[in-house]
Amino acid sequence: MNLLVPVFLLKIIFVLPLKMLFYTLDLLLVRRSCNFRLKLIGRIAMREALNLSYIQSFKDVINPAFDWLNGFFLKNSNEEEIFYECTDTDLKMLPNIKSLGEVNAKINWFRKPVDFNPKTDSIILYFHGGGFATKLIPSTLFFLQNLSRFFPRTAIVIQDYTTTASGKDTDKYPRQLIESVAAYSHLSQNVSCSNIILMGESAGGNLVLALLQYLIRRDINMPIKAVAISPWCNPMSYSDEELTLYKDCERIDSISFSGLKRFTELLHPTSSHFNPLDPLLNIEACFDEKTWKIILSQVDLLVTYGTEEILKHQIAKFINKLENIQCEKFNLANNVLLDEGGSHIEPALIISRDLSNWSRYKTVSRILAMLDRK
Ligand SMILES: *[C@@H]1O[C@H](CO)[C@@H](O)[C@H](O)[C@H]1NC(C)=O
Ligand SMILES: *[C@@H]1O[C@H](CO)[C@@H](O)[C@H](O)[C@H]1NC(C)=O
Ligand SMILES: *[C@@H]1O[C@H](CO)[C@@H](O)[C@H](O)[C@H]1NC(C)=O
Ligand SMILES: CC(=O)N[C@H]1CO[C@H](CO)[C@@H](O)[C@@H]1O
Repeated sequence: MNLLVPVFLLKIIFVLPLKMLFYTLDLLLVRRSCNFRLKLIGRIAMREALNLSYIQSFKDVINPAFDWLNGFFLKNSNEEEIFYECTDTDLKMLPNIKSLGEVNAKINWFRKPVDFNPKTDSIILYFHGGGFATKLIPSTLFFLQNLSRFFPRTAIVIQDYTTTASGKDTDKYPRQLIESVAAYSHLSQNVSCSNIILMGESAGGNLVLALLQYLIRRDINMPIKAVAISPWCNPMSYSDEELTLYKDCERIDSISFSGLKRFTELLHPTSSHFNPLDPLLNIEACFDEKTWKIILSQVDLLVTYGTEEILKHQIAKFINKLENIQCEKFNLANNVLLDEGGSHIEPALIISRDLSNWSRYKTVSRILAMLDRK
């Protein structure tokens, strides 16, 4: 048996509570300037658990645990496997791959109205976060479940992409993007869905933004809307500016730069074809203005992020570049939500027993309103 498994578990049981206590006291007693709220403890737990993990922990412990928990919620949903043969165009479009051959993509039909009509009903294709390395964080299912109460006629499909956790080169980036292309093409072309809405958080937000660019370049039917929740815009590059300016945010956010670094190591293939300066991967740092101009004219986009998240710098810069395109369909009032006091992926973490209370949270209400608008 792999020794790192019991070591990681012991760290979670014994070290994590101490770290949580330490960082909580630090916020309360040392950094009194920060507006302390109970939910900060949840963020500390998430961030420090990630910081205590080993690269192998994703494969051996975290993902099996998430799969097990998600199994309870997903037991009534239909899993579908899609076989997708990479075309020459794919290989040309994605210089990061030389050959992946056939790609199996897995999707989960989380919600599907009995008389679902792909021509008229909307369908959300959801991409989860977790740095490309973890499976769907179980609390995201609450978010999607509550969302579906408001839109009972909307189908919800969750993409269960291969994570980078195995450490195998073929499981690294851009496999996750190609599987997303496969899932999207399947829904758009084979299921004939006309009203597709892309949605994703963190690394999933990166996939949403990458897929939009990919579809434009390949001239495939576009989705009608896209929602990127705290998108991880630049997985391969951080500016010194953000590393110094946002160091303080690390104390109150649910992720840390050192946690992200672990994810970056995992997604980076050793292949010499890999180009970290791909605008499909480093969406802000390698911003492709021409493509985004077309996307904005065709797709209703919403980007949400929080004032207390370490990624706010790169997300704000991305939004700024979108704004500079000056497309009448994109403006700060309609297409961006900066959540005051919000953490990384805040909307997916809100726990509330009462549906109407849940729907009043600013980020949630903006997402609901955006799904509702024509
Ligand atoms: C995470 O762990 C690293 C060492 O592995 C440490 O340098 C860093 O300060 C930790 N980050 C936080 C936010 O505690
Ligand atoms: C769509 O269906 C065709 C014909 O059944 C199949 O060859 C193709 O692989 C499918 N495409 C996707 C993306 O599922
Ligand atoms: C939701 O309920 C909690 C607890 O009753 C309350 O503190 C919070 O302000 C409510 N949130 C909203 C957005 O109404
Ligand atoms: C009505 C409904 O589905 N409510 C769920 C919303 O999400 C919370 C967790 O945030 C669940 O506890 C509720 O069951």
